[in-house]
Amino acid sequence: MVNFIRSNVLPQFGFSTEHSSIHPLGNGHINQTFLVRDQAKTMVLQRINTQIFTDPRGMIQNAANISQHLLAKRQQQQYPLQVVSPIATVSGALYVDLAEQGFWRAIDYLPHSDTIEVVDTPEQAKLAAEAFGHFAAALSNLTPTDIIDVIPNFLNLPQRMAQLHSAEINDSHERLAQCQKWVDFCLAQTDLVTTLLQYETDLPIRVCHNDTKINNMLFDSRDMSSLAIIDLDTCMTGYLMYDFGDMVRAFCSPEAEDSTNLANVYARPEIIIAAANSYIASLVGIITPLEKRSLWLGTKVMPLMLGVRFLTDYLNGDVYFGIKYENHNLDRAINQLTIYQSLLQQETRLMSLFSA
Ligand code: GN1
Ligand code: MG
Repeated sequence: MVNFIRSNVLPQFGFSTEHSSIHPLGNGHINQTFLVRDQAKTMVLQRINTQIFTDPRGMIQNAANISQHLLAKRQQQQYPLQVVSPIATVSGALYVDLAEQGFWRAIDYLPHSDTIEVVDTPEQAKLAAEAFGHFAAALSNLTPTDIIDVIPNFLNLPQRMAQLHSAEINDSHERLAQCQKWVDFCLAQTDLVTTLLQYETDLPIRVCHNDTKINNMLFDSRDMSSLAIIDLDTCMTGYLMYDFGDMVRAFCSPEAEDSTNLANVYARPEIIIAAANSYIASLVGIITPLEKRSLWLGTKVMPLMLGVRFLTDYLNGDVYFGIKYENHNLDRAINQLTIYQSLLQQETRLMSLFSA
């Protein structure tokens, strides 16, 4: 792969074929990401998974529009973070389409940037939630219809439940026996689906990030202050409750998303309190009272939905998320569903954070 990139992709972006280093970067489950450096410059290079992003041009156009909008906001002092922008090829295109050999694009690498995989302190949760809040605030005057729906029904819980049910019925890889109790548990969460459908009709539709996990925020490695929000691939219409809920599911546990140390997989209330307060504060004047109340609903929906998605992929034979070992998707699903259960156990106390 590295040799292929060196000879076929780097020249298109004006990088030296001889003097470049190419290293895998980050922990994405879908696209392949590399950090590329030559003597003069650095970029983040990605091979897009076009099985999942079936309209990669639309996805890249969305990201370009959003970064341009954020840059304009930054110039007007209305967005305090740095912006990662697409890097054009030497011929001025935003991508390199090599058909079977991949669909490639490059984005800025920000010097002194650092990511974390697990939130350690309420202060980190506060900073990250504030950064995602600024991001949502800056996008609040974009017209949702100007943004392409790159993965239709991406965060549609009833549809994700239906996909799990089909995977259960097909049991194409004879894995159901290993996870029947978790499948039953997920499919029994019908009350949550009913509540969700009631809320959705009244909530404003916004342009959202849709993948607000902690490693999609860059910290400044010199002082661990907030630097930038990255991974604009799934930016499309959605609800604030999902961006918030995805943050909570990703921030709240002391263990990584695929940890099997379940005794230590739980929702830390102090992290959720810090995230809630700073997210809401950064959206003052924008977030409506109903949206504020909906944040708790999103907090329950997101770990359940990701648990359902991992479980479905496990049953289907790991066709969607990249895995590192055989039961990886099952371990991820159990982890996320354990977080969901921990949130339910603390519901009375935590939901009061979001009352008007
Ligand atoms: C995937 O590829 P990555 O890591 O940015 C997934 C998200 C999940 C996330 C879980 C397009 O994101 O929805 O929340 O894994 N992205 C897509 O870690 O499905
Ligand atoms: Mg992503």
